[in-house]
Amino acid sequence: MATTPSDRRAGALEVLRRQHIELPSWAFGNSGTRFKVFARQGVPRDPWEKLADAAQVHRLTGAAPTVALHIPWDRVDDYAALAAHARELGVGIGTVNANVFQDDDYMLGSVTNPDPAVRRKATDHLLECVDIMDATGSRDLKLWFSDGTNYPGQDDLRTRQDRLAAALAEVYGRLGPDQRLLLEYKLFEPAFYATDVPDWGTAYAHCLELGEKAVVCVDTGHHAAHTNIEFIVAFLLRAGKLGAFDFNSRFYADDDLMVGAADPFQLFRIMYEVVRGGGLAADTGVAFMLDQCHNIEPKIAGQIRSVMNVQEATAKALLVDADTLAAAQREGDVLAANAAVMDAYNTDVRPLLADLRTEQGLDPDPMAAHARSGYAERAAAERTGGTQAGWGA
Ligand code: LRH
Ligand code: MN
Ligand code: MN
Repeated sequence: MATTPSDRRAGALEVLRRQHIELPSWAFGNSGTRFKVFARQGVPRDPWEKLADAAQVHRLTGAAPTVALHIPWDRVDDYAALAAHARELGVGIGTVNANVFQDDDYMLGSVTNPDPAVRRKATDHLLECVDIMDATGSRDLKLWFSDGTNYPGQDDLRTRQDRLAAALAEVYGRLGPDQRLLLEYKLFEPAFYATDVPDWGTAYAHCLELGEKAVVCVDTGHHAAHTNIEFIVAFLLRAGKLGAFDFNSRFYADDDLMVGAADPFQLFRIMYEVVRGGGLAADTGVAFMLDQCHNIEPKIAGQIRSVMNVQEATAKALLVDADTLAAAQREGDVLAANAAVMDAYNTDVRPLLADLRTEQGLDPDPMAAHARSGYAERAAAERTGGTQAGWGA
């Protein structure tokens, strides 16, 4: 039987009620480009305060209950205590991101470095991140390698794949039964000739070789211009290998702008394929994370806006009339099929999301509620000497 608009609205609300978007701890620190890191008043001075800011985003949106760590940017003495602190604030610690890209030793690579001593150091850091996951109760280890070469002939491309595979296998072997390895790819930067994990195909092939606990992370800023990211999403979901998103948006390269800001239609198309592939089911294995830097906008408000943008794209994707679309596709009615998708995209879902928030006891306008809360002013008065997000650190 065909669904009515009110059926679809009710179905969308059911999914939106349990949607979970993970915040990056590094979004709350100062950030910028290689030209300038702008210092803002009131930014967190340590990981404990980053969690407090993330908790403010969750209090107002009800949709961001976990925070990803980046090690060593978020290094503390006692990770179990950090997790307890998060719980007291009403949030939890999510993915642990390893960082093997900010040490002089890694100039020629980390796990693919020609020097075995550097490879050992990098792999040991990845193993340490699994120890941290044990302490925080985290499920996911996210690996992104800046490894690559700048010049043809600089190193042997094939041997670097062997070194990468060996390190990944060692880390994979250290995972607990409920832990996963997310492998993130990126076309270029900082390596400008050949990156060792440049695309989803490379990540997918390594994950297949490793086993079922290894899955791919799609960072929406990590592709060549004009790449059809929703196709990648559809393919990986079908293969059971889509583990996570790092959401952000871009006009040029890896801009790390607010998700849904540069191209809301692309975000909708991605979320439609997520819906179509079951990636929002109650037992979904897909983690939805933000990976952004707020260089010129206030950070907490920037995170709130980003969460709302993901919710809006998701709501629109959930409103696609699947029966009408399937019938049009069966009949080869190109225009009707496209209209079914565009009708959903062109729906103003802000009232629906305002209703959802009211039903959840939240302010229907989280941005206004944050401005009224005085949180930013209090933080600016209380905190002095906040930290950089990490890139410039
Ligand atoms: C690399 C990346 C990766 C890092 C993060 C800070 O460009 O997307 O996810 O961990 O930025
Ligand atoms: Mn990323
Ligand atoms: Mn990136």
